[in-house]
Amino acid sequence: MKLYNSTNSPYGRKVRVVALELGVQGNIDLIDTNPRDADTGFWKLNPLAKIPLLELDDGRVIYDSPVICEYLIQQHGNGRLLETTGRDPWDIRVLAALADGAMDAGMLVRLEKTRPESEQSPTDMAKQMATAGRAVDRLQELLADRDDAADLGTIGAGCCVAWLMLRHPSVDWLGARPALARWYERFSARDSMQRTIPGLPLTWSGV
Ligand SMILES: N[C@@H](CCC(=O)N[C@@H](CS)C(=O)NCC(=O)O)C(=O)O
Repeated sequence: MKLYNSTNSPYGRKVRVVALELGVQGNIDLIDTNPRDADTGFWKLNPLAKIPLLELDDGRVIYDSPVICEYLIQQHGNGRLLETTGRDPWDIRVLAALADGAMDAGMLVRLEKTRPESEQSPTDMAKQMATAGRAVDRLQELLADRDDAADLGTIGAGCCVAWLMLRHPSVDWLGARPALARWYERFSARDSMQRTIPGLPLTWSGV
């Protein structure tokens, strides 16, 4: 399989962490991809022009990141990280959706900031940042007492917190949320998280 991805994409990181946690990374080649480049042919694979995308050996393509994660878990993971964790799989999926939503809100602000200033909407950016803040508050409520166990939801949460800190550093995401900070410290020490820190080379070892 081929995983079209980039080192900084939080959605792509989620998929890489899932693959590492399942131990299926040996079956997946990583393809560094700029989804905005019309000349690479990537838009033929994904008309939405977004990464991550998983291309199967028979040429079928799977997107977006929640679908890729479910695919890897069901086809290659015997339900690990979801059905066989001992936690309610729907709670896990909702935690993953919450993390995705916080990233979506942060991503909208980031895209808005790339526009000429006259076309930016400070009101909309503030609204999206407030959404991200509320979502991270909920992450703290849900994760405060958790250990470092990985499931689809905690992986999403870990990638989300890391990305918000990277791309929106003016917000003190963890300073005001000490319980989340403690969980994040535990979780981000996992080998799969350490190998996928944004900015590291896009390899399975991270070096
Ligand atoms: N819902 C999608 C979101 C994917 C997404 O937004 N990816 C970003 C990279 S982090 C992207 O490809 N953006 C294209 C662009 O900015 O033009 C998923 O979960 O895979």
